Amino acid sequence: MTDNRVEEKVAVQSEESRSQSRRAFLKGSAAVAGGVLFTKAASADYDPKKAVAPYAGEKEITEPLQDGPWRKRLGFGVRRYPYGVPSPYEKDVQRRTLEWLTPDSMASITMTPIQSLHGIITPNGLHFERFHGGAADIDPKTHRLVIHGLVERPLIFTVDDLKRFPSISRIHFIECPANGAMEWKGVQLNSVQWTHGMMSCVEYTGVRLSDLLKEAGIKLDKARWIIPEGADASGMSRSIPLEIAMDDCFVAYAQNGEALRREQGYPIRLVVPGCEANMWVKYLRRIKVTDVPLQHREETSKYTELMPDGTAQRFSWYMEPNSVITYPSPDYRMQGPGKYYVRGLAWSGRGKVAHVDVSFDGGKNWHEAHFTSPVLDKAWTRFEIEWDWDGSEAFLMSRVTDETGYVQPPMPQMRAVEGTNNVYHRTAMVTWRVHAWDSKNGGLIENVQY
Ligand SMILES: Nc1nc2c(c(=O)[nH]1)N[C@H]1C(S)=C(S)[C@@H](COP(=O)(O)O)O[C@H]1N2
Ligand SMILES: [Mo]
Repeated sequence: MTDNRVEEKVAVQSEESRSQSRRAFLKGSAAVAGGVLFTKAASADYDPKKAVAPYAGEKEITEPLQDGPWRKRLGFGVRRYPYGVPSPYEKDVQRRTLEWLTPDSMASITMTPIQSLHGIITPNGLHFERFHGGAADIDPKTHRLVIHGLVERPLIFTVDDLKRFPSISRIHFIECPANGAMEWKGVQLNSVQWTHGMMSCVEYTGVRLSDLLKEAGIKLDKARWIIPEGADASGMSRSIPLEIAMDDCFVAYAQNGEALRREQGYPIRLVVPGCEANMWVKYLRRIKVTDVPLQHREETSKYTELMPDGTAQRFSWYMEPNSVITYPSPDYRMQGPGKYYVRGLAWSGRGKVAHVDVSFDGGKNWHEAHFTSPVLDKAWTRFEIEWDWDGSEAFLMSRVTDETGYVQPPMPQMRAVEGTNNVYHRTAMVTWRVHAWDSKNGGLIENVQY
């Protein structure tokens, strides 16, 4: 069937289903006398104090809705965007960097605008970025992945070779362990993009690392570690224990249904579910199998946690359970007292999220939120809870418990144990202060510590 014939068939089908649903609609409306019943029922339950939209009244709406220019002329056609782009009205939804954080023109960190995301999937163009040596622009035809070291048969793969292996697709969050780092000593920034935007959650497709290691004949009696290495200017390398490598790691070539973006390591990157993003080597070109860790700079002077007594913790692979309220957040202003649905994200590097509690009074009382997304392993989970805001000052907090029973701690508790020298793994709760509606800053939302 040609493309045109397919289109015709779709058109005929939709014409049929339109007249079907029209008949169904007419039958239904006869029974309730033109829909008047619906208006009455709604008005009986209606509480204007909890309104989110003005009530049109008992009488039918006769005023025509205003016609914009888009009603009076043809819209744009299919040839305009061979690769689609968001509505221009969404132009402020961008990943951003902080001038003082990356002052050079080659910004090395951008953060995801999680205040503007819905559900659990980050669009590819809003995925956060972290480069230790700029983004590489690699030709996939010349790219190779080498597996060597403690293996029977060292192998060289092209990207096309990798696609001949069985594939898997998994949704996982990816979080830089420096996410939230700027809040260790105290509150700094009034946006959830700055406090939590060094993470994203996407669907990856690729080939299981265990399949590739077995193909190379990994010597399981001696092998204890793998050392992945990137092809970019940073020479990114990390030591990964074999148990993690053989468990659920994979080499991804796709993200959200299309090829990886260059920013995310095109043509291939390592996916290490639940573990800190620094280990997810982009532009992957080599995996060496060894019996000892590498002691690379990225696991000694960097990506280790300096404790109050001057010693450093290292190899803190897994990201702890964490959660944050994304709406309302300091990026918004309250619209007035009334009903809101408070929403946020919860995730755990150790598995599934078990439950999320939300407090409106700075942690005195807690209420269990429900999930509005699938609850997946090592993935963002979207929570939501109803809130009748009476207009008085409020302190919003969320607290996750994961399936291992770990409960997210308050910030003072985390600081008491870990001090303030540390940069990484700041995963304690945060607090959003909602200013009273009738105060000077009425409806303002502010990042505070409580
Ligand atoms: N080759 C390579 N891999 C890399 C990096 C890098 O600079 N080069 N940065 C690491 C760090 S610190 C993080 S947080 C993640 C960021 O992944 P993203 O840019 O896809 O968000 O990639 C990791 N893998
Ligand atoms: Mo990172």
